[in-house]
Amino acid sequence: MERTFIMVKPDGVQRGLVGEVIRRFETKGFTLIGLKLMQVSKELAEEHYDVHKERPFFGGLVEFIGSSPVVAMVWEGDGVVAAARNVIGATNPLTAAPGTIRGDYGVSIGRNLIHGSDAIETAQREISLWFNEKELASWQPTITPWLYE
Ligand code: D4T
Repeated sequence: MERTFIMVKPDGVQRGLVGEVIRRFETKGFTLIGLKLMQVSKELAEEHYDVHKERPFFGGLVEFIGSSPVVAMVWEGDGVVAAARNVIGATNPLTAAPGTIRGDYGVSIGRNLIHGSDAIETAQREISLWFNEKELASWQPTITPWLYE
């Protein structure tokens, strides 16, 4: 089953949106298999955003991610990587569609509340960066036959 890495960023945690984020993924029909609140080290933030290390916003982004706790999650389900990106919305909350998390709750690209892996390979890299295998619960909700034919 496909898995994706989702992180509620410091602004999302500070604004009390952790429950709302979890609710949206749960009610959509995805399965939560990993969850932790954590203070992110500079090393982990730099590794996570390594692809952006030459971009002008990199330093500020790394500092922001470590400025206050985040909630890291792994969600599972058919097509969850792309679907989660749709639930999250466009990078800039001002242009993110209403009904998406960023579209409903954000106003600034540097405070866009939440991260979601952008591809299946990225998700695999990010899950192993943020979680040990022992921290992930492999389980199947009893409602599965009501979600998938
Ligand atoms: P993440 O990776 O956080 O899910 O965001 P996106 O996948 O939607 O967007 P991204 O990789 O292009 O940007 C990563 C991260 O950097 C912040 N950012 C981005 C920023 O502060 N200023 C900027 O100009 C851009 C492009 C927001 C998300």
